[in-house]
Amino acid sequence: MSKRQKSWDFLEQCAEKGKDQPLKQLFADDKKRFDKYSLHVGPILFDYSKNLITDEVMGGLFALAHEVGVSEWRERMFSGGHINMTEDRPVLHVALRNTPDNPIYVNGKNVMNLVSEELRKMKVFVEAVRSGGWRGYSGKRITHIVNIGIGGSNLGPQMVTEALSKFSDDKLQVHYVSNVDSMQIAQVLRPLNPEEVLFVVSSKTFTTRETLTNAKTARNWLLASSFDETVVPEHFVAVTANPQNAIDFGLPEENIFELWDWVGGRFSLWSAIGLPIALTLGYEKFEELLAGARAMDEHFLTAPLEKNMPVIQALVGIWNSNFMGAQAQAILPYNQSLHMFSAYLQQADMESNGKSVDWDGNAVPHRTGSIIWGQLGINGQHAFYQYLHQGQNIVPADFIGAVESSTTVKGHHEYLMANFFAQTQALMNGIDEEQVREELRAKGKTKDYIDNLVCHKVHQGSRPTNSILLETIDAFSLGSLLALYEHKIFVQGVIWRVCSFDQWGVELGKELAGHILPQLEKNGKVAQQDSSTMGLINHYKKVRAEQTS
Ligand code: G6Q
Repeated sequence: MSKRQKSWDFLEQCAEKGKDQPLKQLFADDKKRFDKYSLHVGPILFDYSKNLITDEVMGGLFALAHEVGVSEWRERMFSGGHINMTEDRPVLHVALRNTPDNPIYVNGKNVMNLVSEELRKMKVFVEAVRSGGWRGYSGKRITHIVNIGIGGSNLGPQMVTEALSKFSDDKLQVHYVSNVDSMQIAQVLRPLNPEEVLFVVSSKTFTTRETLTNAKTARNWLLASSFDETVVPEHFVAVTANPQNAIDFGLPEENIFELWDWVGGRFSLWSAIGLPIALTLGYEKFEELLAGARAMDEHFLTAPLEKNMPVIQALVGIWNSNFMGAQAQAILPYNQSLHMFSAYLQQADMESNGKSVDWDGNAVPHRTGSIIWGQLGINGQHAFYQYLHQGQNIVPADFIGAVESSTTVKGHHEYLMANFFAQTQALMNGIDEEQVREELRAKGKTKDYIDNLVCHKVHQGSRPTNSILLETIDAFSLGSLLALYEHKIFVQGVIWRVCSFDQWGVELGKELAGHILPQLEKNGKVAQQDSSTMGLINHYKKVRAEQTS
């Protein structure tokens, strides 16, 4: 923060004053706490009442949002302002789900024309593949899609196809290859028949080594069956902002779906990067996903900050992290469909806000992005929840679930959701010494036994959670949920003044791997590295030579 906001000081005072206030006391003092600190937008109910917030705190947080100009930044994003400062680009994933009659201009050009044109091309292609009009080289129908891509060109589409798999009509099976470890592609391809496989090579830059290596292996696998290079276009399409490299790979222009430099990789599932979603679920489902995101975009753009779900989620996160001292944020879905959601969010959030300097290049004097982690909540209960309840660090958690069960199987969903509600309650209330003693006395335990055990059974409580309850997990709701988190990330970046839309931290390792690769490939010891890296490389080369001799 170049200039410290008045509200920041005020919030620090609030934190000092309220830090020992038990959360359960706040509930006891105000019976309307849930009504006050929850809101409903479209299919999403967002309950943030189980955070250590008061009216005073929320007032301070809204004042902060106004002071830093969240509304102006929001406007700037939606109108194509170059808010990706270090790369001097607009940030327009919102254009990908915007309606064509609502123009957005980049350098004087209405990008909605480009978006509509690409969506039309996607629709035609998806329908051709799904209907069997598009065939493999031997005339067989395409039955399997293999998406080759990594990072933003993998996590979003894979998470969504997993989340919505119950809507698939099984015309096409989708597989994802992201790892350059040959184990993954070998396992994916082993049971498949090349005549029936369509590869989607997704890479915004079309320079990513992992993806290009996998694409080349896939191409060789096809050619080992077809013995004919001319059939490659029947089995490969590409999604990229660098069409020339896809052409050099051997694809005709009509097999190339475009995205643009104003779409960040981790925000790109709404573009043709989402092709595997549309291929497996049908184009209409993809449209529903876009519509859900659009509904959240409209809410985010038009609702006052005080009634704005992504803004509130961002502010509560800022409160927990910057004023209450939390370093991490757990993402805990209570729905099997969302089993990849925390992995997806880890990239979306940490790659965006895991930064240490501000827009002016100064060190940020307070904490920025949180460590995002998690997994399915019900599994986590039997694994790491111990830490959430009694560990030394307080980890705020987002609980995410749906009212409707994903199947008609009886006897599961109520139990699942009972755990969701019970866990947020336990984290809030905890259990104090007197309650523990009472419980053990009621079980007939001796005084000595109770005295020894009591301190181990006490739970402090006051551990903050958000509860996000969807009506159901469908394409529309999922679109809204993803857009909610995207905008939360954006708002936090504005408050922290970090460049949320670049990822220089990803580039350095890529560059060094490029230097080390030739050293692994050539014979003899290496000498120009630091002693650790040199020791590792030389050990690797020695053992590898023994293994392959
Ligand atoms: C996302 C990042 C990064 C990117 C991958 C793949 O925002 O930029 O995760 O998506 O490195 O890049 P390509 O799509 O260019 O292959």
